Amino acid sequence: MSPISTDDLHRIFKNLDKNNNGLVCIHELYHLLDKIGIHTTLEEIEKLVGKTSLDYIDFYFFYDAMVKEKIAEQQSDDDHNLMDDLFKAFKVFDINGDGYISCEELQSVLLRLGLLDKSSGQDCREMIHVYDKNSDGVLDFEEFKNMMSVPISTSDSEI
Ligand SMILES: [Ca+2]
Ligand SMILES: [Ca+2]
Repeated sequence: MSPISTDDLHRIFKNLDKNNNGLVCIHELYHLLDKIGIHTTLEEIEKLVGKTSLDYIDFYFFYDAMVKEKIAEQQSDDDHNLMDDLFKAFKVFDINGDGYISCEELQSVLLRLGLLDKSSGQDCREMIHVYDKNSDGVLDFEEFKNMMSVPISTSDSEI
């Protein structure tokens, strides 16, 4: 959503203010927000505004705050989902739930997912070693995150 100019906002306000009394009621605001993809409720607007109609200044501050808040919300939602997914994946690997992924855990999950062929003789110790920054032989969440940001079989591909 691109930032909106004061001129635009003034035009929007004029459009909403059908009877030209310099006030816009929250019902009209509600429909406007809905149209531009900000889904909220009348109650929420009323709570935020503290009244049922807004003059231009109210409208300006409300619109500004509302749009900024929604954009921030959407961004943190995205971040949140990504971390959530990673954390879920981590839990899958961390079979005994001690907060670390051991070589045995990694191996058994990869085998189960069909990502590892037992006959290939691939050693999970090596895989862990690549991402095991503090060299304790297991992967913590931070190290796991690094591992997941790179596809598992990248050893011979160019970057
Ligand atoms: Ca574990
Ligand atoms: Ca480690």
